[in-house]
Amino acid sequence: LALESALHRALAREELVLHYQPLVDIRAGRTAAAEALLRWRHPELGLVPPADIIPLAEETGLIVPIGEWVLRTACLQHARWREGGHGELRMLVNISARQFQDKGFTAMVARVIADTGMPAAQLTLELTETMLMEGSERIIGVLEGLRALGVRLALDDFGTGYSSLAYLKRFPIDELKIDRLFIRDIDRNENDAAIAEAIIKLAHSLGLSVVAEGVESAAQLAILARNGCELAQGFYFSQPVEAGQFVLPS
Ligand code: G
Ligand code: G
Ligand code: MN
Ligand code: NA
Repeated sequence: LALESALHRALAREELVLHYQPLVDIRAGRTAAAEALLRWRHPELGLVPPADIIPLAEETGLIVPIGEWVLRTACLQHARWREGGHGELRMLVNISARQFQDKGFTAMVARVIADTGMPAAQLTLELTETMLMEGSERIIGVLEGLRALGVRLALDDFGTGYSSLAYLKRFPIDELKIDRLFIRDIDRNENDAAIAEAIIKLAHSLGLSVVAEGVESAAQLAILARNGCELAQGFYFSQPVEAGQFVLPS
């Protein structure tokens, strides 16, 4: 409960911060996008990771105002990048289940885009399989409403949820992010390499672009390049960093 009220105050006290991790266009060898990742600078606990924030924020409903703050802050950061001549960068923002279920979600996204002048095509919302699992017409309607705003939709952590291939076909999504669990051993385990290759092929056959998460080595990157994976993200390139440390493409 103490943490809950502290989190409530964190928003007002400007203790929440976003870090940004680059997504690199493998073929061009160039940063093409950034994923915004939430951190909480707690006055006593230090930098609190999202694993300790998001579940609490979801339970209490605080995720709704926090999620709006995340989206707005990421879009304002993108405005600075545009001013600096880096409007070509895309911004990826994680969306939680509770946020997605909120009736006002699409309207909120539309409002933030309008307020910040964010080019909708440069904004990608990251959703997870479990959020879509219900598979209802209502969910498809929400996805289509978001797409009508011009934003792109990505399926995050692919492979860790139900991974029903039927979802991929039914949902109007643009991009697949392969979870880092499936990338970790691709350079030393033939089965893992085969699975990654199959996911990439499947995604492409459905017209989706692919991001490999958790890329930590040149060997992993080489395999992904060979399989035509478009984007890579991971410690091999950069940890998530403050906006000021983010290396813009030259
Ligand atoms: O940055 P880190 O690896 O600790 O993030 C762990 C997870 O927390 C991410 O995979 C992501 O799903 C989630 N996360 C990070 N930032 C946000 C955010 O702003 N909103 C939501 N809903 N989830 C986030
Ligand atoms: O669930 P989501 O994919 O949004 O989470 C991204 C998280 O993954 C970030 O919090 C980041 O800290 C973590 N991450 C990013 N790159 C790597 C990596 O190369 N290796 C590992 N182990 N974690 C990573
Ligand atoms: Mn993510
Ligand atoms: Na992920």
